[in-house]
Parts: sequence; structure tokens; C-alpha cells
Amino acid sequence: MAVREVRTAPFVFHVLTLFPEMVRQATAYSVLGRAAEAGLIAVRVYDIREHTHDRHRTADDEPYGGGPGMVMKVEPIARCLRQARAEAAPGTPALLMSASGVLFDQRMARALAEEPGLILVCGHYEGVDERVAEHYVDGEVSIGDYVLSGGEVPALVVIDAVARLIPGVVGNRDSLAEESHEEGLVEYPQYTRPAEFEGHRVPEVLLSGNHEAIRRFRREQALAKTRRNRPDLYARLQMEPEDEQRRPLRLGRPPEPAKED
Ligand code: 9D3
Repeated sequence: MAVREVRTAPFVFHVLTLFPEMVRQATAYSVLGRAAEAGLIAVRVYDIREHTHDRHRTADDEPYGGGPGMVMKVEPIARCLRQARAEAAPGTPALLMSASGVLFDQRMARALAEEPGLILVCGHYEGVDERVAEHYVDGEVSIGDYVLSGGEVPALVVIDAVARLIPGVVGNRDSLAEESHEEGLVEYPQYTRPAEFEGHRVPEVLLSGNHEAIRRFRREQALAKTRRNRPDLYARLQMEPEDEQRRPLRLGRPPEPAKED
């Protein structure tokens, strides 16, 4: 058996936000809630507004040069970050959740899980003064090409994906499944009882007890579903000999580009 490295201190997520309750609430459930209970992770939430000075506790202001909307001020965020960095493990990177950031994926999640912890800065409604990205954090992360209302939900996405990779947070069986998902196929479809519901039957082969037939059926289904739903992944697939006949032959032509928008 390989020796497993075991963390002595919890992996701490430090989240800077104008909506601390939103982050606290969402991390209290399910896998994250249990991991925190077990001391494997911790979520520390910082209220950016507590780092404002004026009596209106102003966290945003009009954009220089004009334009619609408001911009979150650099000063409260910088001060809040200073506090978070002081409380975080040495070397903990700080990331700004930003619609203009680098795309988050499973590979990035694996890299972030190797860090001593994470500081995540959330903007809301509007943009954040660019000086935060340039001078106060180590990177900017987006979770995808759609417009959200703020960085809180994206931060929760990052926390969930990274926490699952901390040893002990999910069972061995789940983490093995995650590795197989990283091979570039969507998962095979799953079914449970009853064998028939409103006329819809579970594929007979799954009831057959023929393990080799079941394995081939699942691989075929995963390939078909990947081709249908994820042409981008399908184009990059390295086919096994048993998959051969399922891929159209296009000699000398590049793979179809993934459809987007
Ligand atoms: C439509 C508004 N956009 C042009 C002015 C800029 C904009 C500002 C703030 C767009 C989104 C947001 C709020 N979103 C985030 O803070 C965010 C986000 C996202 O919207 N999509 C994917 N990932 C992320 S990470 C943070």
C-alpha cells in the first residue's frame, strides 16, 4: 500500500465578501459541513464592509472615466486582505473571483488543493477596482462564460471542488470516480430500482449479471453521451480498439470545432 500524506492542520478557506451569511450558510451542508465538523477543512468569512471607514460604510464608488454601475473600492478590500493574510497559513495564495479571470477546471482544483489554504475575494454586482487584481491578489479565477451577480457562488464552487480533493473529505470510491472522470469521458448513465417506471425500463443488460457485457455497454453509453453532449471532449478522445467503429472516419480533416454560443 502507498503511504498517504495526512494533513495535521485543516485546509482553511478564507472568503472575503459583502455577504458573509451567504457563504457561511452554503458551506454548512453535506460534504463541506461534515468536513468542517471533522476538522479537515475550515471556512473563515471576512466581511469587507467591516473594513470601511465612513459612517455609511461605503464599499463602492462611481467608475473613473464614467460608465454604468459602481465599482468596488480598493481600500476596504486591501485592508480586509491584510487581515486574512495575517490569519492564513504562510504562503496561502489569494485569488480574486472575477468574470474576466482564468477558467477554473479540475486541473486547477488539484493544483489549489496542494496549497496550504486559499484566500478567495468576492466582488458583487459590479466590477472591482483593477488595482486589487494587479497588486493585492495572486490571480483571478472565473468559473465559466456566463454572467453572475457576484463572486460568492463561484467561490463556493471552488471551495466545493478543492475540498473534495483534501484527503478524508470524500470516500475512496468517490475520489477514484473523479479520476476516471478526468480521463475525458462523461460518466455512464446509472439506474436504480424499480426496473420499470411509467413504462421506462432499465436497460436489460444491467440486470443480466454479465459483467463483461455490462462493462462494454457502459463504455459505449459514455462514448455516445460524450459525443452528444460534449463534442469538445469527444474530439480529443484517444479511442481504444474496442471503440473503433463508433467514430466517423474523416481522413485528412481536422476534428469539428466544439460548438459554443
Ligand atoms: C455585465 C457586467 N459586466 C460588464 C460591466 C461585468 C461584470 C461584473 C461583475 C460581470 C459579472 C460580475 C459579477 N460576477 C463575478 O463577480 C464573477 C463571475 C461571473 O460572473 N461568471 C463566472 N465566474 C465569475 S467569478 C466572479
